[in-house]
Amino acid sequence: MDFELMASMMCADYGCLRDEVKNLDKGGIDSFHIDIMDGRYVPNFAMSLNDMRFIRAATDKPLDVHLMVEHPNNTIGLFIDNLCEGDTIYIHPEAEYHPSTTLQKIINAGLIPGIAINPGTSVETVHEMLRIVRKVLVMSVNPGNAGQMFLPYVGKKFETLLGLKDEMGFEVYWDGACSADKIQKFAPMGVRGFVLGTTLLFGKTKPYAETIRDIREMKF
Ligand code: S6P
Ligand code: MG
Repeated sequence: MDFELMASMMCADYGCLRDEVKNLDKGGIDSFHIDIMDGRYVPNFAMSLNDMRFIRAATDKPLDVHLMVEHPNNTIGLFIDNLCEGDTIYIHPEAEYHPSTTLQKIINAGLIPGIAINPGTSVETVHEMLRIVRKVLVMSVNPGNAGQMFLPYVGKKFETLLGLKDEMGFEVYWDGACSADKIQKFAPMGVRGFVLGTTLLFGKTKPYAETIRDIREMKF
């Protein structure tokens, strides 16, 4: 089964960040998920621009930058300037007056445009944007923190988006409380990638390479 695994770097050990990146990279992770927060759009501060720059320089694998900030249009240039082809930026449409203007800046810079959809946001409210993004990150927890519980009502939204993705030209990704049983159920349905945090990857005794291998060897 072909699907992508992303490491949620806000869950990494910052006492040895270079080793964390190296072990995940060698362990077979597909990309590095970077959660940027402003303490306003979400009640937390996770990673900074400097953390993102450090990880960008420490690996050749793609970065997957999830902006949980108000009015990302004001600061999007800082992120664009420090990323390269193959990297993705997700914005939250609710956090922007004119989200398609911000998405156009991401497209013009040659990066992959994405939107992140909160548990309480309906697909209908972002429908027009589905034609201009290449990735939709479905939040299965409310944004702001790692280690939360999966919100079961989000399952229906995955089904709705999976029914639209081919016609509208985007892929669907999972962010929040991702466990092995969710990958087993949703990867065959067409979810393209999964952000791995404390539920499955970080803070365990198992080396990253083993966890990643076990996921890829799961029976479907
Ligand atoms: C949440 C953030 C996510 C989490 C990740 C943590 O605001 O966007 O990327 O870091 O989902 O995973 P877990 O397994 O701890 O929920
Ligand atoms: Mg995230």
